[in-house]
Amino acid sequence: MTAIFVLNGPNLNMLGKREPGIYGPTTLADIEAECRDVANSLGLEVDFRQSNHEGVLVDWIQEASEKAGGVVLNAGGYTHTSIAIHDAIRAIAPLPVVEVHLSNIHAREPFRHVSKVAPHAVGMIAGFGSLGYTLALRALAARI
Ligand code: DHK
Repeated sequence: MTAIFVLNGPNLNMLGKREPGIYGPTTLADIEAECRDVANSLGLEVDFRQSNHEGVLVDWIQEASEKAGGVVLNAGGYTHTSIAIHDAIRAIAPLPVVEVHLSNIHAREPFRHVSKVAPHAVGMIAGFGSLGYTLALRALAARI
């Protein structure tokens, strides 16, 4: 069965408590459960992870190139700053990466309008809360 790595960056472990007006009441465990349900219906396997550390995310992106058919990536705040994550996504090409954000980053502060992930992602889904993760899984399933 094809595995999809669903990788979450810093502060996403705080979902449910963190700024619920922006990120909603859903916890990361809820999102993981939704992803597992949808992946199951698509015949995909999900490897769902979260780290607050940039280098760990880079290691997991590299690992995906050995073990996964695609990546769903919410790099949290590193989205806007990390050349290392940008380079890791380039390095695993052509493995498809779908960028996800719970919030609409383009309707927020200007520093969130820039994504270092986007130039090498196959697409971005932002602003639909946890639904974005399962939409990303469907997009990958259609592509793989
Ligand atoms: C999550 C974060 O942690 C922020 O740093 C991003 C993103 C937006 C989200 O909407 O999922 O700017």
